[in-house]
Amino acid sequence: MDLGAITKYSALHAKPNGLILQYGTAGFRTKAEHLDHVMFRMGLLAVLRSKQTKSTIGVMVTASHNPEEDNGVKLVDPLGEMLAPSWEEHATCLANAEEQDMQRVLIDISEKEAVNLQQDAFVVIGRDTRPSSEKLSQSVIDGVTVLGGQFHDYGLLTTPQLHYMVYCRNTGGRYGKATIEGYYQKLSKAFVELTKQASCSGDEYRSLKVDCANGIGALKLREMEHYFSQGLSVQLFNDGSKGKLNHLCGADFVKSHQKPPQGMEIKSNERCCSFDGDADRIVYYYHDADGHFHLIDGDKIATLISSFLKELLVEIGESLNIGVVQTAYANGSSTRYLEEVMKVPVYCTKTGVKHLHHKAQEFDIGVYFEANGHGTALFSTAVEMKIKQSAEQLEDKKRKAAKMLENIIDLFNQVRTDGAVDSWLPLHYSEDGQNRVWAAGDAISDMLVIEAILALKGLTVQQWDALYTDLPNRQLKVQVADRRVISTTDAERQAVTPPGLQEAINDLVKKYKLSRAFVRPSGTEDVVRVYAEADSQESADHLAHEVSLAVF
Ligand code: NG1
Ligand code: ZN
Repeated sequence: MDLGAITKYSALHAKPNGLILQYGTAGFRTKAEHLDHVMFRMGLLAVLRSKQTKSTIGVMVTASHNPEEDNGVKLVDPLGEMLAPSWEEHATCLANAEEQDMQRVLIDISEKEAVNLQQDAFVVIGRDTRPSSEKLSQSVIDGVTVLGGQFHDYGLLTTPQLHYMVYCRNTGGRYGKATIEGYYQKLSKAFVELTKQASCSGDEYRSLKVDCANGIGALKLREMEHYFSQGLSVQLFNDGSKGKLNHLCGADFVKSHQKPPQGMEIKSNERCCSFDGDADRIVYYYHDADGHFHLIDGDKIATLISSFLKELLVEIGESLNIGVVQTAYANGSSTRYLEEVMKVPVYCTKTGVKHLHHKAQEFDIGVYFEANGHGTALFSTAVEMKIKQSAEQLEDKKRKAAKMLENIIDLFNQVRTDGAVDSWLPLHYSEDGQNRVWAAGDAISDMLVIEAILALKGLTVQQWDALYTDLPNRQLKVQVADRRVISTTDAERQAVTPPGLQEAINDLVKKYKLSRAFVRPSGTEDVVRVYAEADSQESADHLAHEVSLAVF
């Protein structure tokens, strides 16, 4: 380690005095102007992590659905997954170190993690379309090079695309080519194969309006659309040519305001969807003939996907276990429908895909979605082997179902192991011995899966929506002096502190029918989030308001 050079370059990316940031659920996130030093330091950290794991590490510069003025950074581990928890702590420590302590902190991390500093390092970098992202990703590169790491800058990418690149590079190309064409080809091939089998291929099933949040999703869908245009034609809105990123559009806006994005003309019963700013979330919606807006959120996406997968398994004659993982934000109606009508076990975890992902790995097939539209389905190695055998051996109908399942696994960006997992995962890298996969929610791949299922089942958007009726709900943000005074348990559904808060919420909830409410500190913004649902929109609004007053 050339400590002199680090000190010299670090001074060019100086930390503002008194600024303390935390590596949260989605890495570091704040106003872009406060992030230069964090980017440089994450470049340094990525090199150490790469040396330790002897693998390629990813760095993504984005603040997802947050306003254009914000930015953020997160590291992507060797199998495309979120950074290991001990390294999240190192990230926080390094980002907050004062200039004179930088050398010591770097040496500390290297010693604690037994990093061989002679080892080569390789880092790949991606960024979203924010005006600040280009310069900030250059600061990441400065950090990488000053520690002697090599890098490849992919430039503009969606977050899931960067995860894909990391995964492909670390699996020696067996999974797919680590290029943008490789990504497009892999997904489109599976989609076109799947939709070939759809009997309903009228125009109604083949066109979709997509609100791209004025972000990276627009660029990438435009590049990709000709690869899958045989099966689907997309019409893009909020493509960044006029509006501001995530402003009055995008998945987060549509979900939290429960209304359509600006900049999109919607005719009745037309199927529409919105991506978020880095294209890892998706929600669907439509206007009915009376002009009423209907949102189809992550819960209903999980329901569609899990019911389709369950039907395929029945067809194939395999009794594999399938489970759905949600968070406290899942609409009560969705949980009831999954458990009581579909007879699928449902589990609730803390907010943040890493928690859902972890739980979903316990099933042969684990489907997880946050209500905001971030999620995917995971398939165990056993499932993949069985399906592969079935696709080769079974007759007609069963074989057709097995083939569909194979293509769906591909479309979800899920690793295909061919049964020989251990022989080709990065040999030196074994964080917890689990066969982790990089798929963690991708708006483009989720969109293609949903479109394929609707076409294969011959479902209209209204029929999909009619699976169950959402309970009216409201989400609010509350600014408090210190959000950490609120702590929670039971997958964030119960407040433990401050004393008396949960009792107050219980009393308020009792006043309404079919009601439920909870509060939790956000992991990405300096706010407390309040959620309430009840039998009418008015009651849900009142309850949310009353609970937010109880938070003060
Ligand atoms: P916080 O800010 O902790 O609520 C938000 C989302 C999460 C997840 C993360 C990461 C809600 C209520 N919360 O977390 O689901 O997506 O951002 O982006 O939607
Ligand atoms: Zn996102």
